[in-house]
Formats: sequence, structure tokens, C-alpha cells
Amino acid sequence: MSGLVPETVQKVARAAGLGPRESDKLNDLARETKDMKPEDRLTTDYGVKQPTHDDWLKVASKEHTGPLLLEDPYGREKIMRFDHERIPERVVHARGAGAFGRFRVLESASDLTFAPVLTDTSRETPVFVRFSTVLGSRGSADTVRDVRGFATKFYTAEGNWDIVGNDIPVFFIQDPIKFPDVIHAGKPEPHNEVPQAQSAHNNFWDFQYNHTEATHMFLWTMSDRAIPRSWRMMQGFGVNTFTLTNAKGERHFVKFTWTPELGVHSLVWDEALKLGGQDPDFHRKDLWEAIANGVYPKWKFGIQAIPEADEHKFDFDILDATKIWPEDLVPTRYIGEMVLDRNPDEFFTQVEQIAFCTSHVVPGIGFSDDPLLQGRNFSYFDTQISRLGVNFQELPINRPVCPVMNFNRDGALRHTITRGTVNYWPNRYGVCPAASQSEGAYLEYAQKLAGIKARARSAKFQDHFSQAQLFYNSLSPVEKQHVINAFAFELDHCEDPVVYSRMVERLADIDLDLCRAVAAMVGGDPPGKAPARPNHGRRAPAISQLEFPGAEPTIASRRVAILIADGYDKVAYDAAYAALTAALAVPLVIGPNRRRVTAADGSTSVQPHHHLEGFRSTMVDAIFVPGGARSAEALAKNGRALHWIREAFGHLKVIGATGEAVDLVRKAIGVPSVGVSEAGEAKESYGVVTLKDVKPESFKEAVEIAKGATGFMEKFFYGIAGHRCWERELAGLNTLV
Ligand code: HDD
Repeated sequence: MSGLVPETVQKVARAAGLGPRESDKLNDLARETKDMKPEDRLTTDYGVKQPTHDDWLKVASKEHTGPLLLEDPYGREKIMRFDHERIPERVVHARGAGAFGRFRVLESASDLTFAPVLTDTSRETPVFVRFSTVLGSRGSADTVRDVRGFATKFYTAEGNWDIVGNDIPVFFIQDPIKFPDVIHAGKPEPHNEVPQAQSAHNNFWDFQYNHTEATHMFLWTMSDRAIPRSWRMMQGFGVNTFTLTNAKGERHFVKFTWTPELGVHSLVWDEALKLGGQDPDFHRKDLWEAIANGVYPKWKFGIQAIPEADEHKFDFDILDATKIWPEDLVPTRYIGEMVLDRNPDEFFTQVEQIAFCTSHVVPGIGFSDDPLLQGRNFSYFDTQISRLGVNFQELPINRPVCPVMNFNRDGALRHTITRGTVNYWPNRYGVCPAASQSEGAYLEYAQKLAGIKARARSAKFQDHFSQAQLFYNSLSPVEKQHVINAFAFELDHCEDPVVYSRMVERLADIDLDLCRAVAAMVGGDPPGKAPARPNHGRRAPAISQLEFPGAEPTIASRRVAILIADGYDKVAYDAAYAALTAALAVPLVIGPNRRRVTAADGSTSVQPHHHLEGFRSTMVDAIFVPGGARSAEALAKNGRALHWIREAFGHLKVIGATGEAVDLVRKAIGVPSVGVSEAGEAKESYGVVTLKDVKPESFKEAVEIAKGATGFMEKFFYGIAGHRCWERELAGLNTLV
């Protein structure tokens, strides 16, 4: 995959001393890892060298290629081994990818827990994180509208701890018994297995209407959170309520949150749709590319904590996974950080075989009576047995970095060889006694329980709408419009009028304006009078993703296309390329084709990374077009080049242009009010950054101008760091695509 990344960026990263660090887990995996070396020769799996890769043993002569001989053990092994190389894909979250990294606590949480992974600030805990979509099969596209999985395995010295979370803090159901229903409703329909990796179909929305506890969650999935720009730009939430116990034996209810340093950013829907076809691997490549370039994604780790005594002090049940704990009531305390700094060596043995279980917690961390969590604790272990076999925890990626010893034995593909004559307890030798508390045994919290046996939930679980309203009210106007557009798209794909008209009715339970706006697009009747559940009007912080712009403005890892044709302005090109590379962005040179492109003065030429037909504007964050009369003229005559610029404008991307390319950009965008001052001169507006008249004579001068006098590059970079130009959308100028 290194071909994805301009080498120069990797060089800058290496020069800055960026590189993956060793960890206990990487050292542990090294035991199982082998490289293919030039001196290696072909053998069978049982180690016997073979003379060919290519011919099955046959009864053959010069004239006749005879029948195959079944006796060929090598031929049989190769084919039969291949016939069996697939394992069942995950029943949900089948599509995903991940990376290795490390976690560190920056501020001890010893007031909450005695778990060293959350208290020992001198420790670095190795992690593996797998990101995923939920509904699609293993071969589906990355950019579909869906929840994203965000599962972290901490290889701690006390055993593995898994936080199996999502990029959305709530869930569709309160009781695990409904999991098969919500997933069946969302997956392809049973009669024709359509659609793939989409919630836009009758069954999904039929379920959402009928199962009102999903209301809060489906609003999140209609928001931009469900179409992230990058896994590196998503929050992660443990969703369920866990518990932490401190050394004094005090217990808190807690929720875990990851917040990305790069901010929380999304694609726009049209972009996501197109990327599904143009680059179905967009997110996995993005993660790979960033890590390969040394721009390691980083998240802050936060905890929301409620003392045990306060469990019932809220108007929602804190054990209900369809509810958030609003930040104004329970603020997140950020205590640690995680960095992903190493790509996997092999997908199957690391990403496909990693097995997460919510039940994997270490001393100091515990469960709550959150019913969904309790059901999950059963389901994950069970699914790993069916997917990977009973010895799944022996697989290199899953085995802990601390000692493992017990009397679990045998089963398919057991490979640990345990010496000794007994495999039970008690035994006459006293082998493998249980651990004491002082030796680090996991002790369940002595929780007092009382109740009657019943298929029931507490009264507060019955409120399905208050937090849906809270969520909608907390969005910015642009985000609200995106929710409306998302419903308009999804319900348009439901052919059954019962489904879309009932869903329109349901939206009135959240917000009447939302309901009316969607009804105007898809049909269905909004209620004429005030709805039964008027919107309470309350808002909460940290819901709108615009509240997470990123730790500091950066263009590191952002892809910037540089469009050129023969006759381009070398000075402007060189200045932009150098500045982008120095800022650890990824400049991608796009030419009319992949042949070398010659500069205006004929002194030099560059090899484009891609060409206008092969690559698309959807795959970059911003576009820069350097001047040069012949280059601008050639691009102006190229329909695909015009489409690139126009589409990027429609997708709210920042566009920079210098010299003769300024007019080209104006022509491509075709909106007279944009990029032009009242006097008819080009100007920066709505994220179009231009520099027309200044003609630097040298590279040095160009850099000076770009940095200083005109601030061109600064403005261009600042725009890219802001992710998308929302003002353009508010002005209604994004409808060009
Ligand atoms: Fe789940 C996988 C997240 C509810 C049953 N789930 C899975 C993965 C993530 C989540 C990120 C993929 C892990 C990986 O990368 O391998 N699931 C969630 C969240 C939930 C949730 C945040 C709500 C709080 N899940 C949930 C319920 C059940 C399951 C209620 C069953 C009762 N989930 C599974 C599973 C999967 C799974 C069937 C499929 C593959 C796997 O476990 O390893 O057991």
C-alpha cells in the first residue's frame, strides 16, 4: 500500500523521528511472525521441498496431457487448503480494519479505580483497535451511512481489557433479546438479500417505527456521525455503563469516551455515496496512509463517573443504553491518550482474527446491571467460539501479554502444550491454585441485590423521546439540515407507503419542523395540530460535532490535489508542494494523464501521482491549481478537470488557485458571486482562496509571498484545517454537484 503515499511525506515523517515503538504485544507477536526471504524455497505445509508451483502431477506425454493423479499430495494440499481458507465473517461489524498502538494515563484515576491501566502514569499499555461498519458484509464499502465500530483491546499486565464501542454513544435497543431483531431488520432483506450495507429500505424503517426505543439512536444515524470523513476523526463510546471500584472499595458507574485530536469530521452525503463506488476502501486506506506517513491518530480517553449513591438522581435510567449522560450533568474527565502507530503485518491473522469480548475486564473495572451489557457479555464470547473456535484466545493477536494458566484443555486447534499429569482442581499436587486478592485475583463487587423475577425494565426505560429531542435541539442548523436530507434519502428508498408515512408521523414525536420538512420531500402527512409530545426545547453540550473542531488547526494527513497540465507555473507549484509536504499533508499531483507534465519554462517536468479520470475529487480534502497560461487553458478545456473543481466546490472543499488558474476556477464553479470581488477581481470567499496578480520570480519569493505578504498559503491551509466550508452550504451554493 505504500504506493498510496507520496514518498516525500514518508521521508519528512522519518526525518522528524516518527516511527512505531516497540511494545510487549509487538514483541509477543514477533514469535509467530516470519518474513519471506530470497533464500526460502517452496515446500508443502509439512515441509517437503517442491519442484514447481505450476503443474499438478499427471499421466502426460509430449502429445497428450493426461488425467491428474490424485496421489499428488502437493496438488491436493494446495487446492484443499485453499477450499477451506474462509472462516465465517462476523455476524455484524463484518467489514473493518485496524492498527496497533499504545495507551497511557496522563492523570491517575485512582479516586475511581485501582486498575493500574487507569492509574499508573508510568505505564504504556499496548492496544489494537478495530474500526468497522455494522450492516455490510466483509466486502462492502467503507463510506456507507452506518454506525462505526470502535473496538479497543488493551493488552494490560493484568490481562486483556476490551472496550467494544461505537462512534455513537447510544444504541437501538435496551434489552439484548432484541439484538437479532434490530440486526435482521437492518441487514439485507431475507427474500432477495437487498440492499447491501444500507439502512435505506422498508424493513429497517418498519422496525424503527414499531420499536420506539430506537428513536434516539436512529436520529444519530441520520446525522453526520454516520458518515465520518475518517476513522481518525470519530469519537468512540463504550456506550454501556460499566463500573470502576477504587482501593477503598467505593464504586462508581462510568461511561468511556475517546475524542480524536483531529476533531470530529464527516463526509458530505453526496461524497460518501460516490466514494462507495469510487473507492470502497476509503477509510481503511486513510488509516493506513496516515500511519505509514507518521501522522499517528491520537485520541483523548475520558470517563464520565456517577457515584453509586447517585444512581437514581437523574430523570433517565443511567443503565439504559439508549440514553446519554448529558455533559452538563456529568462532564467527561479526560485522563489519558491513545496513539495508533503501527499498521498490521497481515490482515487475516491480525484484523480478521482479533476477537473482542465486552466480558473481558481487569481488576478494578466491572460491569453494571445495564441489561444490554449483560447480554453482550454472553454474546461476544459465544460468537468467537463459532467464528474462530474454542481456542480463539490462544491466537497470537488475542493472547494476553501476561501469564495464562488453568485447566481449560483440548478443543479444535489447541496448540499450547501444558506439561503435567493433572488437569483438574483440586489435585494432589496443589497445582494451579486460585489467586488471592493480594496476588491480583479479580473479585466481583459485593453488590446487594433484591427484586422479583420478571421480564420487565424500570419505569424510566419507558421514555423513548426526551433524549431524541435533546439530540436534535443540540445540532447546529447545518447539521439539522443534514438530518432532514438523510431522512429524505432513506425514506425515498422505502417503497411501502405504510413505512414512509408512518415514519414521517414518528418524526413529529421529535420535532414538528423536522417532520414537516421530511414530509415535504417524501410524502406522508405531518399532524395538523400540535403533536402529543411537543419538543421540550432543551439542548446539551458536546452533541454537535462542530463542538469538536480538533485540538489545534492542522492540515497533517489531509489530501490535497494539485491539478496541472503542460505549461504549469513551476514556482507556484513548487511552493505549494513544499509547504504541503512540510505540514505533513499529502499532496497528490493530478495530471490529464500519467505522462510527465512539463512546466511553463520547460526547465522541468513532474510525474503525476494520478490522472483526472483515474482519481476523483471525492478522494481529496482540497484542491490547489497553480497558474501557467497553457496549463490553465488545457484544464479549462478538459471537462473532467472542470468537474473536479465544481464537484469539490459542491462538497464544500477549500479550493486554492494562483495566476491564470484563478479564472479557470471561476469558470469551473460558475457562480459569479463566488471568488470575485465587486470590481470583478478574484477574491477569497466561501473557501475559495486565490492569488492572481503576484508573480513570484523564484521559489524563495513564492514561499515568502505565500507565507507572508498575501497570506495566501496561510488562508488556504487554515481553510483546509477547518475541514469543510459550511458557509458555502448556508449560502445555498453547494448544490452544484
Ligand atoms: Fe456488538 C460485534 C459494538 C450491541 C453482539 N459489536 C461488535 C463490534 C463492535 C460492537 C464494535 C465489532 C468488534 C470487532 O471489531 O471485532 N455492539 C457494539 C455496541 C453495542 C453492541 C457499541 C451496544 C452497546 N452487540 C450488541 C448486542 C449484542 C451484540 C446487544 C448481542 C446481544 N456484537 C455482537 C456480536 C459481535 C459484535 C454478535 C459480532 C462479531 C463479534 O461480536 O465479535 O457478538
